[in-house]
Amino acid sequence: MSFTFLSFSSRSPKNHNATRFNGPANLLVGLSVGVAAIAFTTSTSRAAVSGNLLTDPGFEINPLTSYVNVLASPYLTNVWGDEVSTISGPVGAVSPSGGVKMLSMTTDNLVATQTFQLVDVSAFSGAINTGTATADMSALFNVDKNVAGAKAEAVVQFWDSSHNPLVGSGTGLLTLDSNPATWEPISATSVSVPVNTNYVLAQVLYINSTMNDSAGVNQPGFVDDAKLTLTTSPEPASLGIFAIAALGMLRRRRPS
Ligand SMILES: [Ca+2]
Repeated sequence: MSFTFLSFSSRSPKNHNATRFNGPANLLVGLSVGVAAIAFTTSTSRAAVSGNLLTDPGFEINPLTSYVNVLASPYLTNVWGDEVSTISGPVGAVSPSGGVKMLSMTTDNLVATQTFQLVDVSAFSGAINTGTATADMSALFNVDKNVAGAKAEAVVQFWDSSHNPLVGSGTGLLTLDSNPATWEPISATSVSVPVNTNYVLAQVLYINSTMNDSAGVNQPGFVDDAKLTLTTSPEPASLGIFAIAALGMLRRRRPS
């Protein structure tokens, strides 16, 4: 898929700005995370971390669908939508990190080869709409030894219930080593989840121009063990009720 650095999808079926990493957006994310941190401090240590919300995080089970089915109607959830990827066993000197399969991403001859999974997070809407929820997304990346300086990213974005992108996103990016024995994690951490988020869009990608081997031949990049979690705090109102109840108990316990 092509993107004018960091804002892509000329080929995308709808105007989903799959990634925007301009300065103000990053600043906004930073400010939001700061606010979330304060809220966390005042609401004690009752923040809850979800389990892994991704389906088939290790690319072992599901067949891949086209990215078109994820980014446009029918907006499939819980399935990886790819451009030019396959699920494979070992390739060259690279073996899957977990299980027996991994994602193998091949160039689409545009800017980046991308694979997406859309996750319905409406079950968390109460916590999300307090504005204090955060998301963490990560995956393991690896390339064969003849690819030097491969650039890969893990990206998390947010859509409302009508599948419209919301302002705010998170990205982790790394230039990988050329050791096929090492799987390197890339993470987008503590990303503020915008109010009205109904779907989280998790994405892994490789920058095609960085995937040439020493002979100038484009090589696949591999991904395994992806993870997406949400961290939520109790709603302030319910915390207040809890605090009042606790105070009442203390008073009752006081000797007369
Ligand atoms: Ca490696």
